[in-house]
Amino acid sequence: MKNCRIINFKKIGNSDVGFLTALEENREIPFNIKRIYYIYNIPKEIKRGFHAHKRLGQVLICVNGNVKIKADDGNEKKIIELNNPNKGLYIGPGVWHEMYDFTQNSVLLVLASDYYDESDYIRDYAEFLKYKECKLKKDIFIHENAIVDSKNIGEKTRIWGFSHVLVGAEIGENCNICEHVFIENDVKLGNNVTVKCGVYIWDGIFIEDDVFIGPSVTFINDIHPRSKKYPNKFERTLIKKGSSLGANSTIMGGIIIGNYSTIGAGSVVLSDVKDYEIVVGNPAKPIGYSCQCGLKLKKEDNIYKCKCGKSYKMIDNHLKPIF
Ligand code: T46
Repeated sequence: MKNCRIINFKKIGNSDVGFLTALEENREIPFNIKRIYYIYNIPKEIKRGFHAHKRLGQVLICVNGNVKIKADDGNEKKIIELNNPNKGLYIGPGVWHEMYDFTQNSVLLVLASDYYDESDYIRDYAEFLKYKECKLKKDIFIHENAIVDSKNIGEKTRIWGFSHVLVGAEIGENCNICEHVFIENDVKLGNNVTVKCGVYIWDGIFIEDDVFIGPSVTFINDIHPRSKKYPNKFERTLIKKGSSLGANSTIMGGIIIGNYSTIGAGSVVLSDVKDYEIVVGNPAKPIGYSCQCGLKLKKEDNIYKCKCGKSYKMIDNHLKPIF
């Protein structure tokens, strides 16, 4: 079952001198440990749990005695018996779990990836099934180490670890949000957008379909920044369909990056970029035009041609496709 598995820990020692098991975060335990709690003195007939977590990861270890855990991911159910302190059960987000048959003197130790937060619990089974169905139907992948507060995530979108999407953000279908990406509230991403690692998308940044945002691209949304002073409104920046922002480029707030334009790696873009234009440098200057396929266009007579077969013509100082 995805997000629910046994972890066998190393036992140091022998039956003559006894045993020791050591657990370290991000080694035996697959996350940073922020909280430890333990459950004990449980009467035999008592069942506990009956909930799933939205984001929390936990490892359960029965350090004394026995306990049974029923795990259910909305699709598959399984029963696991914890009866040995060198065995842990990892339960990640989206797994309904129930604990029962606690033996006398059993102690269930739990290592958790986050502080206690009641809003992370789903305590109603019907609500849990609805939550899972919604995720499955949309075929969304959210890595167990991502924090996704927004409910507006399109089908087939993938959000990788250590990324955080705030509640107001809207993300379209089939996007790929790589590791270490932060997406603020007043942000909209279209369909098929790629956001590479280390990008922060602040309030006021709007990104249309098929845009590629390279690693460490920097967006600006406040053009007169001062600590603790906030503008009435953040700059609105529009990144239009099919454009590509090269690695480490910086995009000034309040500008428009045209359809299918290409921003060279490391460029500092201070003003609007026209459709299909290629700009490079600091401050970024035009050096030619790119095709919808991404290749640089060659000018022959008055026609801009691409190796891929597409052609374009300049009409009123704007490049237009003629295919
Ligand atoms: C889980 C299973 C394995 C806190 O105040 N702080 C905490 O860190 C925890 C874990 C609980 N609480 C409070 C919340 C409730 O008022 O303690 C009370 C009992 O919690 P709950 O009914 O959720 O206990 P269990 O044994 O059903 O579930 C616990 C954990 O809450 C849960 O996250 O996965 O153990």
